[in-house]
Amino acid sequence: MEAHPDAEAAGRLTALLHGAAERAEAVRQPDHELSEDLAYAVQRGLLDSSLAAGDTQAGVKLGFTSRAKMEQMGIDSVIAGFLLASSRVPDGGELDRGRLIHPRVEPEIAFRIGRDIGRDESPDAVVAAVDAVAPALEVIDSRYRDFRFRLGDVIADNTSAARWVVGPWQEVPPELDARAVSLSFDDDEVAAGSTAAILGDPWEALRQLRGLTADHLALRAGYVVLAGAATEAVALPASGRVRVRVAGLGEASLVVG
Ligand code: OOG
Repeated sequence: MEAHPDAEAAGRLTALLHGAAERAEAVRQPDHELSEDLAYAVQRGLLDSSLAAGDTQAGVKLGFTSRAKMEQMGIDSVIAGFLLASSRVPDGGELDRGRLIHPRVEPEIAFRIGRDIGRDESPDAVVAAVDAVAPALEVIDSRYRDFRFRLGDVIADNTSAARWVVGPWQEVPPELDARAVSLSFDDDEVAAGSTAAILGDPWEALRQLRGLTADHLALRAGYVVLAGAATEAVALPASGRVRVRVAGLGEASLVVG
């Protein structure tokens, strides 16, 4: 039987994006806009190639949960991608910038999921399953030239996910919706905002994940969920320490090597 033309197109784009990330070389956007279903199928293909190479999925990340990001990139729907164990940088650890194309960094909030969550469970059940929260950094790196993409392109490219850092886990606080967030390079603040920038409240980002149905976005015990940026993304510096501070939650950092 011949492969469905969509499946063939998805396979080609998966291979193209996988190669771009491996070689740290940007590629052109696809000529035609992809449907969301096809885009999540391409993303799933990328995950499957990493799993086949021995990696493991460590969680899920959200994108475009903040107005600053929506405006920066001209997209206004919430999207999600997967986090790989191999792309985690330990808190305070070194990130090899040479393996990335045009990286940017975002200050975020991370949730830790305490149990497997079934597809039919409510957004409230997901919120109740969180057993810890932490400040986090996400380094994004579009595999497309000039960081330019449409909605389907960026979903296919695993929502530009590249590296991530989680600070010390904290007990779940009674509220998370109005905490000051600061991003600094060495000792200079380069972006400042509030957790309110994440859909009004980072818990809302977790709730909206229920609306995304790709199988690999289902939550499992121990998964980390990154709620999305609290500010615009800032180009990663050539060297030095990058730090996020979230009021009352502490900090997380990485060193660009
Ligand atoms: C897509 C990733 C967006 C966020 O937090 O909004 C994202 C991009 O801007 O390249 O992770």
